[in-house]
Order: sequence, then C-alpha cells, then structure tokens
Amino acid sequence: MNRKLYYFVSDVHLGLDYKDPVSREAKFVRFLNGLPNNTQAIYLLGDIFDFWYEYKHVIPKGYTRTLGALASLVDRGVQVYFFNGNHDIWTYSYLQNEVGVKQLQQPYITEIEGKTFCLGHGDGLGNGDYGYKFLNGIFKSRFLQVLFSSIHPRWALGFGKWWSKHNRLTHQNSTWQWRGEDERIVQFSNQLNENSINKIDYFIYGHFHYPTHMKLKGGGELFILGEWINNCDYLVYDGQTIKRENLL
Ligand SMILES: [Mn+2]
Repeated sequence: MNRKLYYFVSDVHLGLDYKDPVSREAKFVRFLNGLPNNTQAIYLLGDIFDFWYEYKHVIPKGYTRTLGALASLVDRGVQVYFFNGNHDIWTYSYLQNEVGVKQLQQPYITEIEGKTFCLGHGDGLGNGDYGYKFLNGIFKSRFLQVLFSSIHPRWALGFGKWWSKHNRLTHQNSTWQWRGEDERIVQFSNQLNENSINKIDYFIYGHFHYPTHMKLKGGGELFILGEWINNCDYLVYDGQTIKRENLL
C-alpha cells in the first residue's frame, strides 16, 4: 500500500557563506526534487533561508533553484507549508503568491492522518527569554519594517546578511547545551498537553540545530530537527511512525 508521506525540514540556512553554500543548496534541491510521488505535504519549519528580506517589488538574489523546486512541488500538487524562522522573519507575500507555499504561524496545531501535531520553528516559545522576545518584537514591528524598506537594498541586505551570519556563527561557537526537561521548549510543550483536552501526539521544531527525540512526561513525543550546514537531516511521517532520515 502506498501511504501518504509528510516531510518536515528546517534550518537549511541557504545563502549562509560558511563551508559550502553551493553544495548545501544543491543537496536541498535534490531532496525536494526527489520527494516520492506519494508525498502529500512538506513542512518547512523555519530558517530555510539564512536571510530573506523582500520589498514590494524586489526579492533578494539567490535561492533560484530552491524557489524553482518548491514551485514544482506546488505545481504537482504537494502542499508546501512555510514557517518563518528567526533568520527569515521577513517574508511577506512573494512566497505565497508567486511560489504558492502556504504560510503558517507557530505554534501550529494540526491533525495529520489521525494524529495531532504541534509544529513551529521553536524559537521564543514558552515563558522567559524576554531579551530575545524584545528583539523579536522590534524585528516584527511594522513601523520599523517600513523604515528598513526605505534603505537602499545595497545597504539593507548587506547589513542583514552580515547580521545573520554573525548571529549564526556566534551561536555555533558558544558552549550551548541541550538541557532536556529544563529547556523552555520542552516545558512549553508539556504545558500545552497539560492544559488541553485534545492531547498532542507529536511536537516538531527546528531552531536548535540539535537533532533529538524525547518522550514527554505530559504525554506525546518531541522531535527537534537537525540542520543542513553539517548534516542533511529531516523527518518523514507515513501516517504511522515518524522516522529521521539523512540525505547522503
Ligand atoms: Mn533558528
């Protein structure tokens, strides 16, 4: 029997000028083009682009093959869902209107083949982390976006790409460690299940660049996706189980 397949991927960081950005995009495009015929949907869970900013009439250079591959998926009837990450916050209408992806906001709760999923990039969910949320609030301010859009792209995108790379690499070199049950994202997920009647079966997030899977004490299972800078990691759900796979 040919089951429907659902894919989850995040943190490809396309365009990040580190290691081999060209082969990173080539692998991602190979993955997208290679999705089997019984693929029903793919969920892009944030930070697919290392930096994205679009103007009313202008989009950034690059990502050509990726945008083409996503458009082909849409054209062959695959549902492509897109979440913003903390690196690609500023998408407006282009990806929806031109490429045909559907934009979703985290935390997004949905039923797939009889199981309940909670999906998102995973940054800033849960209590605390107020410095991060403050900065995020500034980034999402409509007024500041209009101001930023009035800067010539030569400066605006130059700054954005620098900021994004700087951010990524400082995070990468820090002594960050996954704290398991003490992570805000885990506490957030546990609370969601404690407070709702309809229990969530699967929580899937990106952002942490730390592929992990844990059973939650509040019920359900939590998956964190890996990244595509060093690995090419994704999850696939066939209506029964979720498997982690790597593109070779
Ligand atoms: Mn992220």
